[in-house]
Amino acid sequence: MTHEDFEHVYEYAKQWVLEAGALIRDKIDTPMTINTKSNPKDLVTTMDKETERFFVQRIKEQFPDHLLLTEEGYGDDIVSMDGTVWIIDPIDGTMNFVHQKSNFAISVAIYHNGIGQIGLIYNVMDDILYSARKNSGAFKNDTKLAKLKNDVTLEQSLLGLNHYWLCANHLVDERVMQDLVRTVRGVRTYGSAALEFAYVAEGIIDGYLTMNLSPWDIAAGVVLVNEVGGITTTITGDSLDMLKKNSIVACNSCIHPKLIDDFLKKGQK
Ligand code: 2AM
Ligand code: CA
Repeated sequence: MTHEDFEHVYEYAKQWVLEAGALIRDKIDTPMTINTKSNPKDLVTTMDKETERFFVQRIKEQFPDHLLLTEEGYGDDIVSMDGTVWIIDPIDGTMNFVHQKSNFAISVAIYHNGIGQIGLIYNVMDDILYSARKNSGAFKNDTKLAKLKNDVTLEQSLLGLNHYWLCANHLVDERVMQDLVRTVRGVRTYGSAALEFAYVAEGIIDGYLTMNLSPWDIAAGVVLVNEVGGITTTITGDSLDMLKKNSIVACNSCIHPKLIDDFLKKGQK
Protein backbone atom coordinates (compact mmCIF):
# COMPACT_ATOMS: atom_id res chain seq x y z
CA MET A 1 0.00 0.00 0.00
CA THR A 2 1.23 3.50 -0.81
CA HIS A 3 1.10 6.58 1.40
CA GLU A 4 -1.95 7.73 -0.62
CA ASP A 5 -3.66 4.38 0.00
CA PHE A 6 -3.24 4.81 3.76
CA GLU A 7 -4.54 8.38 3.58
CA HIS A 8 -7.63 7.07 1.78
CA VAL A 9 -8.18 4.34 4.39
CA TYR A 10 -7.56 6.85 7.21
CA GLU A 11 -10.30 9.18 5.95
CA TYR A 12 -12.85 6.35 5.97
CA ALA A 13 -11.71 5.06 9.35
CA LYS A 14 -11.95 8.51 10.92
CA GLN A 15 -15.40 9.14 9.47
CA TRP A 16 -16.70 5.76 10.70
CA VAL A 17 -15.26 6.26 14.19
CA LEU A 18 -17.01 9.64 14.50
CA GLU A 19 -20.27 8.20 13.12
CA ALA A 20 -20.18 5.20 15.45
CA GLY A 21 -19.48 7.52 18.38
CA ALA A 22 -22.46 9.72 17.47
CA LEU A 23 -24.71 6.62 17.40
CA ILE A 24 -23.50 5.60 20.85
CA ARG A 25 -24.12 9.11 22.22
CA ASP A 26 -27.65 9.08 20.75
CA LYS A 27 -28.47 5.80 22.48
CA ILE A 28 -26.54 6.22 25.72
CA ASP A 29 -29.72 6.61 27.80
CA THR A 30 -31.79 3.84 26.18
CA PRO A 31 -31.95 0.61 28.21
CA MET A 32 -29.55 -2.04 26.96
CA THR A 33 -28.83 -5.65 27.75
CA ILE A 34 -25.71 -6.26 29.78
CA ASN A 35 -24.16 -9.74 29.75
CA THR A 36 -20.98 -11.18 31.19
CA LYS A 37 -18.29 -13.01 29.22
CA SER A 38 -15.27 -14.81 30.73
CA ASN A 39 -16.19 -13.88 34.32
CA PRO A 40 -18.84 -11.85 36.20
CA LYS A 41 -16.72 -8.68 35.92
CA ASP A 42 -16.13 -9.05 32.17
CA LEU A 43 -19.07 -7.11 30.70
CA VAL A 44 -20.50 -6.83 27.21
CA THR A 45 -23.55 -4.87 26.08
CA THR A 46 -25.69 -4.80 22.99
CA MET A 47 -23.93 -1.52 22.17
CA ASP A 48 -20.49 -3.20 22.06
CA LYS A 49 -21.88 -5.72 19.56
CA GLU A 50 -23.84 -3.21 17.48
CA THR A 51 -20.83 -0.91 17.21
CA GLU A 52 -18.55 -3.74 16.16
CA ARG A 53 -21.04 -4.83 13.49
CA PHE A 54 -21.18 -1.22 12.26
CA PHE A 55 -17.44 -1.35 11.52
CA VAL A 56 -17.38 -4.88 10.13
CA GLN A 57 -20.15 -4.16 7.63
CA ARG A 58 -18.57 -0.96 6.35
CA ILE A 59 -15.02 -2.28 6.15
CA LYS A 60 -16.05 -5.47 4.37
CA GLU A 61 -18.06 -3.46 1.86
CA GLN A 62 -15.44 -0.76 1.19
CA PHE A 63 -12.25 -2.79 1.60
CA PRO A 64 -13.14 -6.45 0.90
CA ASP A 65 -9.52 -7.61 0.99
CA HIS A 66 -8.86 -6.16 4.46
CA LEU A 67 -9.12 -8.38 7.54
CA LEU A 68 -10.55 -7.67 10.99
CA LEU A 69 -9.34 -8.63 14.44
CA THR A 70 -12.09 -7.60 16.86
CA GLU A 71 -13.19 -8.12 20.43
CA GLU A 72 -16.77 -9.30 20.05
CA GLY A 73 -16.28 -11.99 17.44
CA TYR A 74 -17.75 -10.50 14.24
CA GLY A 75 -14.32 -10.18 12.65
CA ASP A 76 -12.08 -12.76 10.99
CA ASP A 77 -10.15 -15.64 12.44
CA ILE A 78 -6.73 -13.99 12.31
CA VAL A 79 -3.65 -16.23 12.50
CA SER A 80 -1.15 -13.91 10.83
CA MET A 81 -0.60 -10.16 10.54
CA ASP A 82 0.06 -10.40 6.79
CA GLY A 83 -1.93 -7.97 4.64
CA THR A 84 -4.06 -5.13 6.00
CA VAL A 85 -5.64 -5.90 9.36
CA TRP A 86 -8.04 -3.62 11.24
CA ILE A 87 -7.84 -4.20 15.00
CA ILE A 88 -10.97 -2.89 16.68
CA ASP A 89 -12.36 -2.56 20.16
CA PRO A 90 -15.87 -1.13 19.67
CA ILE A 91 -16.04 -0.01 23.31
CA ASP A 92 -12.89 0.00 25.38
CA GLY A 93 -13.75 0.54 29.02
CA THR A 94 -17.09 -1.28 28.93
CA MET A 95 -17.33 -1.14 32.71
CA ASN A 96 -17.09 2.67 32.57
CA PHE A 97 -19.65 2.68 29.76
CA VAL A 98 -22.09 0.67 31.90
CA HIS A 99 -21.47 2.33 35.27
CA GLN A 100 -20.55 5.89 34.30
CA LYS A 101 -21.81 6.45 30.75
CA SER A 102 -18.47 8.16 30.13
CA ASN A 103 -14.71 7.48 30.11
CA PHE A 104 -14.82 4.87 27.37
CA ALA A 105 -13.42 4.89 23.86
CA ILE A 106 -13.69 3.38 20.41
CA SER A 107 -10.27 2.03 19.45
CA VAL A 108 -9.45 1.39 15.81
CA ALA A 109 -6.02 0.49 14.45
CA ILE A 110 -4.90 -0.44 10.97
CA TYR A 111 -1.79 -2.57 10.59
CA HIS A 112 -0.13 -3.53 7.32
CA ASN A 113 2.12 -6.58 7.28
CA GLY A 114 2.43 -6.31 11.06
CA ILE A 115 3.33 -2.61 11.16
CA GLY A 116 0.95 -0.13 12.79
CA GLN A 117 0.00 2.52 10.23
CA ILE A 118 -3.08 4.20 11.70
CA GLY A 119 -4.39 4.56 15.24
CA LEU A 120 -7.68 6.20 16.27
CA ILE A 121 -8.93 6.45 19.84
CA TYR A 122 -12.22 8.28 20.29
CA ASN A 123 -13.35 9.44 23.72
CA VAL A 124 -17.00 9.27 22.71
CA MET A 125 -18.74 11.32 25.40
CA ASP A 126 -16.10 14.07 25.46
CA ASP A 127 -15.94 14.09 21.63
CA ILE A 128 -12.14 13.96 21.65
CA LEU A 129 -10.43 12.07 18.85
CA TYR A 130 -6.81 11.00 19.26
CA SER A 131 -5.34 10.02 15.92
CA ALA A 132 -1.99 9.02 14.50
CA ARG A 133 -0.55 7.97 11.17
CA LYS A 134 2.87 6.42 10.98
CA ASN A 135 5.54 9.10 10.40
CA SER A 136 2.93 11.90 10.42
CA GLY A 137 2.66 12.48 14.16
CA ALA A 138 -0.19 12.14 16.63
CA PHE A 139 -3.08 14.52 17.21
CA LYS A 140 -5.68 15.35 19.84
CA ASN A 141 -8.53 16.57 17.65
CA ASP A 142 -6.69 19.07 15.39
CA THR A 143 -3.81 19.77 17.75
CA LYS A 144 -0.52 18.02 17.07
CA LEU A 145 0.86 16.32 20.18
CA ALA A 146 4.39 17.20 21.26
CA LYS A 147 7.16 14.61 21.49
CA LEU A 148 7.29 13.08 24.97
CA LYS A 149 9.61 14.44 27.64
CA ASN A 150 13.01 12.82 27.94
CA ASP A 151 14.16 14.32 31.23
CA VAL A 152 11.74 12.98 33.84
CA THR A 153 12.72 10.49 36.53
CA LEU A 154 10.56 7.63 37.74
CA GLU A 155 10.28 9.49 41.07
CA GLN A 156 8.69 12.46 39.25
CA SER A 157 6.32 10.28 37.22
CA LEU A 158 2.59 9.80 37.24
CA LEU A 159 1.75 6.22 36.20
CA GLY A 160 -1.45 4.69 34.86
CA LEU A 161 -1.82 1.46 36.79
CA ASN A 162 -4.56 -0.94 37.86
CA HIS A 163 -5.15 -3.82 40.21
CA TYR A 164 -4.90 -6.43 37.43
CA TRP A 165 -1.43 -7.31 38.65
CA LEU A 166 -3.36 -9.17 41.38
CA CYS A 167 -5.42 -11.12 38.84
CA ALA A 168 -2.98 -11.99 36.09
CA ASN A 169 -1.52 -15.09 37.72
CA HIS A 170 0.76 -12.86 39.79
CA LEU A 171 3.13 -12.14 36.90
CA VAL A 172 5.04 -9.74 39.13
CA ASP A 173 5.69 -10.08 42.85
CA GLU A 174 3.19 -7.94 44.72
CA ARG A 175 5.92 -6.46 46.96
CA VAL A 176 7.72 -5.15 43.88
CA MET A 177 4.51 -3.52 42.68
CA GLN A 178 4.01 -1.93 46.11
CA ASP A 179 7.60 -0.64 45.98
CA LEU A 180 6.92 0.83 42.53
CA VAL A 181 3.77 2.58 43.75
CA ARG A 182 5.75 4.10 46.66
CA THR A 183 8.55 5.20 44.32
CA VAL A 184 6.54 7.10 41.69
CA ARG A 185 4.91 10.47 42.36
CA GLY A 186 1.41 9.11 41.87
CA VAL A 187 -0.77 6.51 40.19
CA ARG A 188 -4.06 6.79 38.33
CA THR A 189 -6.58 4.19 37.13
CA TYR A 190 -8.83 5.33 34.28
CA GLY A 191 -10.42 1.99 33.32
CA SER A 192 -9.88 2.19 29.56
CA ALA A 193 -6.56 0.94 28.23
CA ALA A 194 -7.06 2.84 24.97
CA LEU A 195 -7.57 6.13 26.82
CA GLU A 196 -4.57 5.43 29.07
CA PHE A 197 -2.39 4.98 25.96
CA ALA A 198 -3.81 8.23 24.62
CA TYR A 199 -2.95 9.99 27.90
CA VAL A 200 0.62 8.68 27.66
CA ALA A 201 0.79 10.05 24.10
CA GLU A 202 -0.61 13.36 25.31
CA GLY A 203 2.02 13.45 28.08
CA ILE A 204 -0.53 13.83 30.91
CA ILE A 205 0.65 10.56 32.42
CA ASP A 206 4.25 9.42 32.04
CA GLY A 207 3.53 5.73 31.63
CA TYR A 208 0.89 3.02 31.66
CA LEU A 209 1.44 -0.43 33.01
CA THR A 210 -0.93 -3.38 32.94
CA MET A 211 -0.71 -7.15 32.87
CA ASN A 212 -2.94 -8.90 30.44
CA LEU A 213 -4.42 -7.03 27.50
CA SER A 214 -5.80 -8.21 24.17
CA PRO A 215 -4.59 -6.76 20.85
CA TRP A 216 -7.74 -4.62 20.40
CA ASP A 217 -7.10 -2.88 23.74
CA ILE A 218 -3.64 -1.69 22.68
CA ALA A 219 -3.24 -1.70 18.88
CA ALA A 220 -4.29 1.91 18.22
CA GLY A 221 -2.55 3.15 21.36
CA VAL A 222 0.74 1.64 20.24
CA VAL A 223 0.62 3.67 17.00
CA LEU A 224 -0.13 6.85 18.96
CA VAL A 225 2.59 6.39 21.57
CA ASN A 226 5.18 5.47 18.93
CA GLU A 227 4.41 8.66 16.99
CA VAL A 228 5.34 10.87 19.95
CA GLY A 229 8.59 9.01 20.61
CA GLY A 230 7.30 6.77 23.40
CA ILE A 231 8.10 3.11 23.95
CA THR A 232 5.67 0.19 24.03
CA THR A 233 6.83 -3.23 25.23
CA THR A 234 5.85 -6.09 27.50
CA ILE A 235 6.80 -5.86 31.18
CA THR A 236 10.05 -7.71 30.38
CA GLY A 237 10.94 -5.18 27.66
CA ASP A 238 10.08 -7.50 24.76
CA SER A 239 8.17 -6.60 21.59
CA LEU A 240 4.39 -6.75 21.64
CA ASP A 241 2.66 -9.49 19.65
CA MET A 242 -0.68 -8.47 18.11
CA LEU A 243 -1.74 -12.11 17.78
CA LYS A 244 -1.92 -12.78 21.52
CA LYS A 245 -2.47 -11.21 24.94
CA ASN A 246 0.41 -9.14 26.27
CA SER A 247 1.55 -7.50 29.45
CA ILE A 248 2.11 -3.82 28.67
CA VAL A 249 4.44 -0.97 29.45
CA ALA A 250 3.79 2.20 27.44
CA CYS A 251 5.86 5.19 28.52
CA ASN A 252 8.35 7.88 27.65
CA SER A 253 11.85 6.67 26.86
CA CYS A 254 13.47 8.08 30.01
CA ILE A 255 11.58 6.00 32.58
CA HIS A 256 11.44 2.78 30.55
CA PRO A 257 14.85 1.30 31.48
CA LYS A 258 14.44 1.83 35.24
CA LEU A 259 10.83 0.67 35.24
CA ILE A 260 11.75 -2.57 33.50
CA ASP A 261 15.17 -3.33 35.01
CA ASP A 262 14.76 -2.12 38.60
CA PHE A 263 11.16 -3.18 39.12
CA LEU A 264 9.31 -5.36 36.64
CA LYS A 265 12.13 -7.74 35.72
CA LYS A 266 13.21 -8.02 39.37
CA GLY A 267 9.64 -8.88 40.34
CA GLN A 268 9.29 -11.69 37.79
CA LYS A 269 8.03 -14.90 39.33
P1 2AM B 1 -12.62 -3.66 27.84
O1 2AM B 1 -13.38 -2.62 28.54
O2 2AM B 1 -12.62 -3.55 26.36
O3 2AM B 1 -13.04 -5.05 28.29
C1 2AM B 1 -9.68 -1.68 32.18
O4 2AM B 1 -8.63 -1.42 33.05
C2 2AM B 1 -9.09 -1.97 30.81
O5 2AM B 1 -8.59 -3.30 30.78
C3 2AM B 1 -10.05 -1.88 29.70
O6 2AM B 1 -9.35 -1.49 28.55
C4 2AM B 1 -10.62 -3.28 29.57
O7 2AM B 1 -11.05 -3.56 28.26
C5 2AM B 1 -9.41 -4.11 29.94
N1 2AM B 1 -9.75 -5.33 30.69
C6 2AM B 1 -10.97 -5.83 30.89
N2 2AM B 1 -10.93 -6.94 31.66
C7 2AM B 1 -9.65 -7.16 31.95
C8 2AM B 1 -8.96 -8.18 32.69
N3 2AM B 1 -9.62 -9.18 33.29
N4 2AM B 1 -7.64 -8.13 32.79
C9 2AM B 1 -6.99 -7.12 32.20
N5 2AM B 1 -7.57 -6.13 31.48
C10 2AM B 1 -8.90 -6.14 31.35
CA1 CA C 1 -14.23 -3.80 24.62
